[in-house]
This record gives sequence, C-alpha cells and structure tokens, in this order.
Amino acid sequence: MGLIFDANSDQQRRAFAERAVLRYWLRQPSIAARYGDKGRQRCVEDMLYTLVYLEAAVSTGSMELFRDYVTWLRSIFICFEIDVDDLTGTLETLQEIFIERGDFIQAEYLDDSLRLLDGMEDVPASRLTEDNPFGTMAEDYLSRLLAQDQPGATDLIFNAADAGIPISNLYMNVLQPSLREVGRLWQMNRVTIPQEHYFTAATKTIMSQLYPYLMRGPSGGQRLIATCIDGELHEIGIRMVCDVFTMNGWDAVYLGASIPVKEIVSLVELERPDVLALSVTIAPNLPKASALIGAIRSNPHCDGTKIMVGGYPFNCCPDLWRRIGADAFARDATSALTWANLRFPQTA
Ligand code: B12
Repeated sequence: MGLIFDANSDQQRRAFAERAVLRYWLRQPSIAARYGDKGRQRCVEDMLYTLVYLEAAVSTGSMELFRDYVTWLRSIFICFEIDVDDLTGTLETLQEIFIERGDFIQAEYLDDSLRLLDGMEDVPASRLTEDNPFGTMAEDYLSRLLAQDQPGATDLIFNAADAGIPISNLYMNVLQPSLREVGRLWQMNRVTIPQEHYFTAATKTIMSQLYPYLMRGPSGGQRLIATCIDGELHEIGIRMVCDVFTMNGWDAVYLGASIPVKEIVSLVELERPDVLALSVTIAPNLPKASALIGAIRSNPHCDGTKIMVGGYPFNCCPDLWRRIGADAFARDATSALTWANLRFPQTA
C-alpha cells in the first residue's frame, strides 16, 4: 500500500533524494556556502533516510510513526546546532515534489509533520523517571559505565542479584532505562558513539555473566523462538524478552540480530513454537516484518504459532502491531510474559 518506489528500487530512491536536495539547494544559495560539496552528499544520505522512514510509515498506515521520526530528527538538528529552517525547507520541498507526482498520501504525511513541527519537543525527556523504584541504581549504573567503569557497574548489578533482587527487575528498571538514557544522550550530542558502544558492549557482557542466575524454572512445556527481523541490529531488548521467558519455565530460544525472513519461516515450520517473538526497532525494517508475518500466515506448516511483536515503533504507535498482522504486542519483557502465560498455560 502506498509505496513510493518499486520494491528494492535503491537507484530510484537515490535519484529522487538527489533531485529533492538539489531543488532545495538551488533555492537557498547560502546553503552551498555553509555546507559545501561534502555537505550536499550528507544531505542526500539524510534525505534517503527520511524517504525510507516515510515509506515504512505509509506502508503501515502509521502517520504517527513518521511524526515520531520528524520529532527525533528535529531534536537532532537542534542538539547538533543545525539550522531547523533547513529541515522545514527540505520537508516542504519533498512535499511539493510528491504533490507534483500525484503522491498525495505521502504529501499528507509530510503536511501532518510540517503542521506540528513547531510544537515538537526540542529535546526528549529523561528516560530515568522518578517513578522508577530502582532509579538510584539506574543512575549509578549509567554514571559508572559512562566513566568506563565496567568492573564497578558489574559489581553494582551482581551485588543486587546476590541480595535477591530478581533479574527481571534489574533488566526492566536498571539496564533498560539506562540504555534508553544513553541513547537519548547520544541523540542530544552529549555522549559520543564510542561511549554509547562501550555502554552497550559492557551491558551485553554483564547480561551474559548473569546467565547462572537465570535459573530455568521448572519446564511448563511452552516454546518460544525470539528473533530480530532481517536488518535489525538492536538485539538486547529481545534478548531480555527471551531471558524473562526462560526464567519462567518457557523453553525459549534466542536467535539474535538480523535473521533473514526465509530462515525464520523455515525454523518456525520445523520447530512449531507456541510463540514467535519478533523484534523491530528501526522503522524501515517494518515492511520486512510484515512480509515475514504474511509468509508465516500463508504457510500451513506454521499453523498454531502465534506471532508477538515488540520494540521501539510498536511502543510509539500502540496500534501498529494490528496493522502489520501480528497476534499480539507487548511494551516490555514482563508484559510479554504475562500475555504469553495467559494464552499458553503450562502443560508440563
Ligand atoms: C544500543 C543501541 C544501538 C546498538 C545496538 C546493539 C545491540 N547489540 O543491540 C547499535 C550501535 C548497533 C545501534 C545502531 C543504530 N541505532 Co541504536 N540504539 C541503541 C540504544 C541506545 C539502546 C537499545 C536498547 O538496547 N534498549 C534497551 C532495550 C531493553 O529496550 P528495547 O529495545 O525497547 O526493548 C524492550 C521493549 O521494546 C520490548 N521489546 C523489544 N523487542 C521485543 C519483541 C517482542 C516480541 C516483545 C513482546 C517485546 C519486545 O521488550 C524489551 C525489554 O523490555 C537505543 C536507545 C533506545 N531508546 O532504546 C538506540 C536507538 C534505538 N538507535 C537509534 C538509531 C538511530 C540507530 C542507528 C540508525 C544509528 C546509525 N545512524 O547508525 C543504527 C541502526 C542499526 C540497525 N540497522 O539496526 C535511535 C532510533 C531512533 C528512531 N527514531 O528510530 C535510538 C532510539 C537512539 C536515539 N535516541 O536516537 N543502536
């Protein structure tokens, strides 16, 4: 529905992006002086990014998804001190080209974001919220890892686990909010990419070291396969989902990041899990998630497997899971378990 370009038409998309950037730059002669030739290439890459987000939003009928993207982009412009007028001008130019082409749905999505642009939040709110019962620990974890103190962060988590705090609490209230906070700080230009990568790598190591604490509960006979869609590199969230299921007696298998659609279908066909848990963070990966769901639905050998989805775009558009044809959605690992336990009570 509403695709701008033929499927996989990278060339068409690039030509379109170049045309749109050129049109805006010709209108704003000062921009060439400010950004130069390198800057123009950068703008084309950014335009391509905007186009794939727009395609993902249009193809899933989610105007709020594109709005969220523009809010995010605008805050990046502000925090990296890039002139927001250039964002407005670029989006207006894009809208104009879509109208000329008769792509009115895309023009409408742009119109929505342009109308709301001035009211969008300049900087996102902190992810370390006051209602977090482990807020102090989350702040402590964040500051230790930002100071490259992995041993200190490890001690913090292991002392808490040794004191009997359930791993799921540490996941939900310490690791999850601090990872989201480090993402926010990156978006605000307050932490560097190496700092963010160090934070992620250290957190993955700590999660791996926690495995002896996971203690697989008595098996309830339910089966889960947990995976990221093709192209998706954000895999910590789905790993948490899988761990929480494991701790609660599910026979849960975690496949990791970016698994091709065909391979996931074959595995579901072979293993027939009760639930396939599918994670998507980057909205342009949504069309592949829809394709996977379609392929599973049309395969009679996959009958009986329920498809649950989750991740960033679903948390920002609560209705999106229905529109891509999933059976369920959960905001986080513990609510996913609640849904799955109700749907599949223990049999063993
Ligand atoms: C770590 C990280 C990365 C790492 C990921 C490493 C890894 N091994 O996972 C790396 C460096 C690879 C990365 C890359 C990118 N990232 Co990044 N990343 C993050 C960061 C900081 C943390 C992600 C995380 O682990 N969160 C914590 C987990 C626990 O939360 P969660 O993922 O939401 O998962 C929970 C729920 O959503 C739910 N859930 C998740 N999946 C599922 C599935 C099911 C079935 C269910 C039921 C529930 C469920 O349960 C989970 C546990 O409770 C986020 C910030 C953020 N807000 O999350 C940015 C973030 C997601 N990244 C972002 C971006 C832009 C990118 C890049 C495009 C950057 C770039 N230009 O290269 C690339 C894209 C890579 C790709 N193709 O996938 C943006 C996305 C913004 C947007 N509007 O889309 C964010 C939000 C940062 C920001 N604030 O700007 N990133």
